[in-house]
Amino acid sequence: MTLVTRRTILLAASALGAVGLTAGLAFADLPPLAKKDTYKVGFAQTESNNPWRIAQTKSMQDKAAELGYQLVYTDAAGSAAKQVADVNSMIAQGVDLIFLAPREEKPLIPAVMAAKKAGIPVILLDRNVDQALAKAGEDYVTFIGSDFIDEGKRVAEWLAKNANGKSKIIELEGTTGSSPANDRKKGFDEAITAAGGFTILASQSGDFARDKGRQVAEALLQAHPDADVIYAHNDEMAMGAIAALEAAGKVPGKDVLVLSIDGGKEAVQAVVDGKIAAVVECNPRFGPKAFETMARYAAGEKIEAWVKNVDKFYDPSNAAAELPNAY
Ligand code: GYE
Repeated sequence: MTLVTRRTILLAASALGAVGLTAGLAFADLPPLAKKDTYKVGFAQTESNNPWRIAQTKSMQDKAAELGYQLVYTDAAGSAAKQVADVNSMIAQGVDLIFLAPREEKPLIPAVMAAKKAGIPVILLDRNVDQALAKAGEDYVTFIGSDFIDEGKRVAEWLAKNANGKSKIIELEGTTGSSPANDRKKGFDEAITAAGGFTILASQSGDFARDKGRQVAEALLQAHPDADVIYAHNDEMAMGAIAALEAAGKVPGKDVLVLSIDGGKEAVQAVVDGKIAAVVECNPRFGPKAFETMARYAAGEKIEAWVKNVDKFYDPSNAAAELPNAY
């Protein structure tokens, strides 16, 4: 029989303390990932109703196929509740790791926690979760994605320089409760207020969707016929807003400046055509970086809390030259 003395317990406790200090307690909390020749990996997508999502899915599928990994792919069809169920089903199927694009910041927290509890590491792709409720390096490995606050800020700074007297803004927000919608609004609103001389007449969600963006733009243009700027949180809503402007007999790019984020081919072409004034890129080709980060994690590397994507910027000065590179 082993005699556990008070001294043994104290020694064990201080050894644990030392591990906590050197490796960082947070890192010690995460489920590990074994080094293997092949993996079964989950990718929980939010929806597939736009070119950005389709390009992202393709990039993930292509890279998984190239590596010879099995990809368990789900599409939540625009429902956070379905996305939680999708993640639970991946857990039940015993995937090695889950790539999750959390549709909204709060409702996906239970999915992150369930995977952690089941010992499956999660890497967040393109959208983040509420930082007060879950943390990188503790509850999930890392967030791979853009700086959405900076994207909004870059749009505002461009506008402040190139407005040519236009100043009355309609803002089309992305999906309510999603990190890109929250942060693209914060970055833009703060920077445009700091610039001075601009008014945000109305700001409403178009759910990152083209037709919803068109409908919301139509209603807001009727309520605010003097609007001369539309800032859309993504290309799809910007294209919807252009349709609404044209239906109302207004000329986009002349009567009303349209600004956007994403930088898909259609939007960059619209910059060339003068219908969109400027667009910040948000590149959806996540495959290479996602699987490279997974490999680094399996190799035992401590992953930074945020693997940041760098975004380009398109305006009339470079849109034509950049068009072939846009997704
Ligand atoms: O801008 C939008 C998409 O989460 C960064 O989601 C992504 C955004 C992207 O539906 O078009």
